[in-house]
Amino acid sequence: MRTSSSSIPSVLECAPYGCPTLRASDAGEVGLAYKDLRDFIRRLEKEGELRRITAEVDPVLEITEITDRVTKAGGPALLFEKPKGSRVPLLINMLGSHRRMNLALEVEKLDDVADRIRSMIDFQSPQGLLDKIKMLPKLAELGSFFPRSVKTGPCKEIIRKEDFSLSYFPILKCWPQDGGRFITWPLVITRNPETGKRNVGVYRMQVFDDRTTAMHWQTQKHGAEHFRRARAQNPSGRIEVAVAIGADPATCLSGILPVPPDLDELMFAGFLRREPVETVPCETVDLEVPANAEIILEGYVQLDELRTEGPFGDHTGFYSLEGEYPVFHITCITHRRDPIYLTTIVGPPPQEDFYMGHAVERIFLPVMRMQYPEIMDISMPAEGIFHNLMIVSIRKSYPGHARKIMNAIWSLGQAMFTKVIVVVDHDVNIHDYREVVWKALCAIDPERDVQFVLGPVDTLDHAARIQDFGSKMGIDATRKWSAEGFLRPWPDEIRMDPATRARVTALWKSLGL
Ligand SMILES: Cc1cc2nc3c(=O)[nH]c(=O)nc-3n(C[C@H](O)[C@H](O)[C@H](O)COP(=O)(O)O)c2cc1C
Ligand SMILES: [Mn+2]
Repeated sequence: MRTSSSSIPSVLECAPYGCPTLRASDAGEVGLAYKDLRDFIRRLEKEGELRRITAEVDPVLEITEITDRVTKAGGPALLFEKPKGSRVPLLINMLGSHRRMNLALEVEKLDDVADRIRSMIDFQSPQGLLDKIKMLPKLAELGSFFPRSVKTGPCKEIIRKEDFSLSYFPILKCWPQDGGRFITWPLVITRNPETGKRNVGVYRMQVFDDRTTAMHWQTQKHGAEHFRRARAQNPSGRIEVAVAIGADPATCLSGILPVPPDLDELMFAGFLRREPVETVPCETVDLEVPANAEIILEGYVQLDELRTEGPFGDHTGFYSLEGEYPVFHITCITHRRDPIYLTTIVGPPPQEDFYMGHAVERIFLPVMRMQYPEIMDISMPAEGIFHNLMIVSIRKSYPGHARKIMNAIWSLGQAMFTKVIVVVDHDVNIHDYREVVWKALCAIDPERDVQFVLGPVDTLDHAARIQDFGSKMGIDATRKWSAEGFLRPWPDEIRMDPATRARVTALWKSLGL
């Protein structure tokens, strides 16, 4: 591979918390989705968003240390051309900035994706012929998202049914106390044994040996549900599993998106990239995988087998401790002639997963607002690791409205994990955390305005009383109404009158300040 001269963009050019937007000319042309991972790598390189590393670096800890520093400094994606002990190059930090996320989704800003979702949802019952005609392009667009099955593809360039081993790939040991090496960005594909519907989820896989890994299906995730349903049908049977590693960026991202059960993530990927995902049948299992993938692992999970997994340095910035998880047995590996191994690390925030979570927040806001139009905006600070803190602004219309919204969020897919929800009025800028802290704390009488509930919590929450079950807290930081029993007057926020402001502005130069 050739060496690039592009340099790491300075920290100031792409500060991790800023939301730079691309110039329109930077966004990909509509209808020209990235064909595969290497197509996106080429684009990143062209944009100065990729750095090739030719020095030999160890996938055991060293790549993490380098990536952690680069991500925190707002640096580029990294292509390690010579990971120690493997001939396969490794790509990391692919989506680790707002700009790269926009490039990946070929938009100027994430709200553009949200707008597309909104226009799909807005699709109301047509009033007349003209309305129906206007719907046709939308329907055609919808139809174009469905995955398209093809006979073969690049992921089949090499088919290994006998001589295969995971040791061929530069799989990371991320942090010092990790229980081993972990595949961190696998697209794990299973079929719901009852409905036959496909699921794709990113669930880390600890390498046990050359042909066996753990399958970290957290309790409430769709992969775990497929496992449970299969086990209910036949406790000593198997569930077939296929794993794709490295594909076009929208497909890679789709595996982490909290889409409803039985909604195919690959369909959603087709929507994001505006072109269907092509799939090919596996060699040894009855599943289809993205044809453009770099690497495919085929195999099964034995339904009556669990094995100790972990510890693993996790999203929270702490280690997830050991636990009992299903085991994935590999029956075949297929890959490109020159595969690229895609991975990511998680750990003390912010990491690449912050940008993924931020994309989830922006992309799914319109979906939340469809059911709950009173929600104006939501925000999840990096330090809240997504599940720990959600700030929500609402247009409050009736007594108890803030509490209704808390309960709504706790019942929405993976938002159920939200440990602390802070609800504020619509006029609070929830992306300015100083304003939130100031106004929310002024608005509460803690005993009155804090609500606790019990329910499912994130498996990774190490403070919960029991794994997967614990309490959550909602803070009603809206203005309190007399209809809510608040009988004192609520004061106005202090603001200087415009006339005085204008006079002082006119005087300003003469004040010597
Ligand atoms: C880097 C990364 C690693 C992840 N690892 C796991 C994991 O090991 N287990 C898990 O249940 N979820 C994991 N997740 C979160 C899931 O991918 C996410 O919840 C996804 O929506 C699950 O898909 P599902 O809704 O189809 O179950 C990870 C997410 C990221 C970004
Ligand atoms: Mn799913």
